[in-house]
Amino acid sequence: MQTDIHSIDSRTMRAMAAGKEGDDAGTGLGVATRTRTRTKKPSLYKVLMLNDDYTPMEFVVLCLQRFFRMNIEDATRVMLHVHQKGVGVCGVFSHEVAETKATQVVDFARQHQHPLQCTIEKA
Ligand code: TYC
Repeated sequence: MQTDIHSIDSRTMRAMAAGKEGDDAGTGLGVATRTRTRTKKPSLYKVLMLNDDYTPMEFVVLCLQRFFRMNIEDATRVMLHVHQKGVGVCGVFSHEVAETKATQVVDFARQHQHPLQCTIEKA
């Protein structure tokens, strides 16, 4: 059987070189039995923080420092942006990490009787 070497993917090429693929009877060619591996990058999500009239500014800054690893300057800037505009971006993450961080903030705020809310949105 003839094999077009240009149709063999790089992973199969490596497997053939290592003697793990094909039955080439010493021709150096072989039968490609693998299909191409297609990897796709994970979708990204923004964690949004929402303004409210009750959560203390200092508590919002603390949340941004604790859950989004911001320094006090960035945390204060984001908090003031949310206070003035109504909503702001805390960061961009994979879906799982974004969900986890949003939940951590809302749970932590609830434990302290604050109504602070976070949501996620596809970036
Ligand atoms: N608006 C709040 C206040 O005046 C402060 C605040 C900022 C609350 C950002 C929530 O996401 C928020 N105390």
